[in-house]
Amino acid sequence: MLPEVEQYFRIEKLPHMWCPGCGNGIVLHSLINAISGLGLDQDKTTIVSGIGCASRAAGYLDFDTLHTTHGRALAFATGIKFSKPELNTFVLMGDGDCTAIGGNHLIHAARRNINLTALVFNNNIYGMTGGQYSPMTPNAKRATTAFYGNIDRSFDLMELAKGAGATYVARATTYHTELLTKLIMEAHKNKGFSLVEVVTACPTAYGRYNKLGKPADMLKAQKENAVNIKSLKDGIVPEGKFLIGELYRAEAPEYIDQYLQAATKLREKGGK
Ligand SMILES: Cc1ncc(C[n+]2csc(CCOP(=O)(O)OP(=O)(O)O)c2C)c(N)n1
Repeated sequence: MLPEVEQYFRIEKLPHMWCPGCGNGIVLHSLINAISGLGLDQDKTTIVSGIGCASRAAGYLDFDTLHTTHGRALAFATGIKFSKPELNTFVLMGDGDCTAIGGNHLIHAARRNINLTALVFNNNIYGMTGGQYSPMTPNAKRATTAFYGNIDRSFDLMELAKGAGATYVARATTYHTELLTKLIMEAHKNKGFSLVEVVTACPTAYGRYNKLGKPADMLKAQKENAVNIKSLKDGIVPEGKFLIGELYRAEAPEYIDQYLQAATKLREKGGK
């Protein structure tokens, strides 16, 4: 491991538990590059995660980390921001963790525009528990709980976050690692709720059931199906493709700032 990367890892926790071909390590490397690129103090940076394969990432990283309960990472992170707003807080979640059991926390974190950088590892499936479909499993794709094809429609997480009030929304893939690092850096610079979705491969619990080939084939599909928003013509996303890049940015008051202002006002009025 390169020394500039090693300083951010709990080496004693390695090797990691992810399957061969899993994209989670790639996401982690881009996150570390972003944290290092931003020059963030390791002792003032905290990583919060939920439960799932993606959420295991927090355990491997040498920061103050909080590996919480399924779907509740954003609730714990909200608590951290209330008590220590100065901490740089990154929240790592799987697509199931964030959009199914954690969906309610997601929309309210976005609505409040709380200053958090959320990273969603979208492998389109519940990886850790053996491949049940998630709200981000595409329609008609197979899962252990949708053996003849998923009849649900899947969320567009970018539109969901935007609609709920997030002020920075972006997507990359594990093929586009430089872009991913750049987007995480921009997301962190945004003072408000930022969400970066990373399309990542789960060859074991998703690729296998859907005959998507080897891990390298799944990576190649990310390269071929992703369309950078900057190269989009007429605003139309071609059938079967998806957008990557910075998809939305807005200005809105940040939640903790508002809370502190309200608390100051109350104190001035003689409240306790
Ligand atoms: C309250 C609760 N319900 C269910 C589970 C079982 N469980 C653990 S991980 C997981 C799904 C994780 O999927 P995802 O968030 O997509 O992450 P991945 O493993 O794919 O990275 C589930 C349902 C749990 N741990 N806690």
